[in-house]
Amino acid sequence: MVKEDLFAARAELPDLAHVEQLRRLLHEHAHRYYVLDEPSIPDAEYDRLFQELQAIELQHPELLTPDSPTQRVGGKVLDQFASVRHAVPMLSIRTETDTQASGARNFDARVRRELGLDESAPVLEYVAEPKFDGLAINLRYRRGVLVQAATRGDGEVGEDVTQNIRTIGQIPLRLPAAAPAVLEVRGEVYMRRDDFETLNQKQRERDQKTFVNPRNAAAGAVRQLDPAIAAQRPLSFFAYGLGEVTPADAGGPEFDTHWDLLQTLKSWGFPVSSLVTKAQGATELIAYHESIARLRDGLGFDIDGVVYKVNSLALQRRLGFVTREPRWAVAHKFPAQEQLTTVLAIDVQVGRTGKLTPVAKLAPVFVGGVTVTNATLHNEDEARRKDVRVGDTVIVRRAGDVIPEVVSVVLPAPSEPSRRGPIFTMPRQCPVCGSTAVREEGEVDYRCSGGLFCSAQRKQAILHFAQRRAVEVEGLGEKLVDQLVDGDVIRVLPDLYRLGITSLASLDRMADKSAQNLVDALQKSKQTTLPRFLFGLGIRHVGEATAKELARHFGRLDAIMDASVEQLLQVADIGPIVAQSVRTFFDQTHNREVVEQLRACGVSWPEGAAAPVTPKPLSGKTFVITGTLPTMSRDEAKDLIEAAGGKVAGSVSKKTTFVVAGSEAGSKLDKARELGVAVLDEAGLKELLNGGS
Ligand code: 9MJ
Repeated sequence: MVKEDLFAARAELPDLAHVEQLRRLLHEHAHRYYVLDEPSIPDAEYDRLFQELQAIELQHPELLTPDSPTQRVGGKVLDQFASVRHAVPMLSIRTETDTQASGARNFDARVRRELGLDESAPVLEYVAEPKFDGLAINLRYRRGVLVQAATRGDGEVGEDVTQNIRTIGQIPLRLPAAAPAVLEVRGEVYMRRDDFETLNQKQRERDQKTFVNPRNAAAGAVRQLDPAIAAQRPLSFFAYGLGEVTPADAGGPEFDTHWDLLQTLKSWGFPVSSLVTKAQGATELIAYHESIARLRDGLGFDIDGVVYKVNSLALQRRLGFVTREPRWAVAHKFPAQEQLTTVLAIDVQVGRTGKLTPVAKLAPVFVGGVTVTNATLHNEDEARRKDVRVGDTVIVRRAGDVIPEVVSVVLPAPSEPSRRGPIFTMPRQCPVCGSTAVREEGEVDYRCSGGLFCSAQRKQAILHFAQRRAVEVEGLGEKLVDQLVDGDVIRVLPDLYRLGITSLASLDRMADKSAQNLVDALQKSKQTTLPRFLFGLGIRHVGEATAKELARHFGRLDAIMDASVEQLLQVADIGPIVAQSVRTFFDQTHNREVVEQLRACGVSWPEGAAAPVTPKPLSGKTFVITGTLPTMSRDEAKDLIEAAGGKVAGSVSKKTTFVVAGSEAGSKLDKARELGVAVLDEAGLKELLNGGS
């Protein structure tokens, strides 16, 4: 059908029905691609239809319409934005700053009180939505065509940003015939985290200013006067409400509930988050707040809380407004993940492998649920790129369990006196042992060359060996190790097992009982397993998974110590860098001595035979997990894949075997489709894990 029509379009006078059909097809496929994430034609086919329409419009400009898919890009560079008075004011919602469950309970109690409901009245129904951290936008459609997009501004008057908003593929330019004659849809324009990272990467490559966070990047793109630049800034959209609505005839859609309204918006082509749900009473609001908080760090975009709305529109009308805030909605925040604080000093810490890390010492600040006093600056290049100096006010970020980091410096106004310290430079000597710090060609890190001569490295090596995931010496913490190493009680790892109660009890703040406990813990740690022991040795690049793989493959420690690089390369998932690192480690006489002395002290583990090579169902397969899976967390999926021998990577490439996609999957899924990588849902993954193929 399409083929014949395309032919007709090349005739002298374009067939209007054909032009219209091209536009309809392009709208439909853009919706499938950008909103549903389910393209049904290859990108090349879409491009072909698009170019065909473009060619016709170029020859016959009189046929151009503002809702043509070709008009997403191509507006003029503006001097300033025109003002737009909102037909219906854009409200802000009251923020509940109490981030505990009581925040939800208080809202429900308030609404019930306002409605005069006593305790015997049934629970109220709400709609619970994520609170997207972007920019509120009003989209105005007249007779189904997008005619204007405006920012919220002060709620009464905003700015006309139509040209820029048109470039957002997820926003429909035209609506089905069922839509009212005048329809205003409200929602949040935001930038996905992966799009934000890619954009900042590009900015860095072009030596241009990077953005502090996705929200700022989105705001900058929406308020960009040159729409061609805006078009290069990848934005997304979620709809969550209405502004002015005038039905085409008396019949237009009448909504009874906020939920129905959202479902209708979805059916008209607007993206509505799949995380939006109905909730009965305060109990379910609290459960929603908690469940979204858990999902927060794994989502593809930033949210800063959730929003609760009374579902019944009749009740919403009864509740009305106080000043400009509706009584029927509230934003229930999560603890902030970013805060401002001051840099008191920049220290350099020495890691187990000698890596020198600049760390900003901060005035204590409560962020991401804990008090933070240190934030990593990663390495010298990063510290200089961000130009963090003593005395600076900085934004610190702590998301989930990730170590806190300095996002950026907030520079004082030029008129304010500046008390900034000097530019950071990495010391050329190890700050702990004074050995030369070396930065190898092509590496970003400086390393202390002191090895185990360096007490900082020795301390870290002991803590690494004693940690729970290695041989586990309960009660051997940082303070104790500091004392043992600084007091020269321990010089090498095996000295740990030579500690007696008397030498321990003589340490600061060490009671006889604690000394006995530690001796017992040391005794207990001697019975270990080969993977734990190997991991505990702290061989560079040998993490827990690699240690397990080595133990499984060789069975005995001596076989590993004597294995050649070629033999090591036979082990599943071990590449040349890891193989060389294992070989180099056991080539050092002092490392072999440490192993022998530990064995002589009684550290032991059951040894086995080399495992016959039995390939696991997913070995050799690489997975990328994206979006929210219906029943398992991404970490659970990752554990299951790895247990079955598969690998999990962070980004999609030609080497990816499968992309496992859940809801809200975004650009990784696009990339998979672009590269022709197979896509699975959770059910498909489970099937594979159960031995299907
Ligand atoms: C955000 N920011 O995600 C509203 N919002 O509803 C959601 N904002 C809102 N709803 C009425 N999910 C006014 C603002």
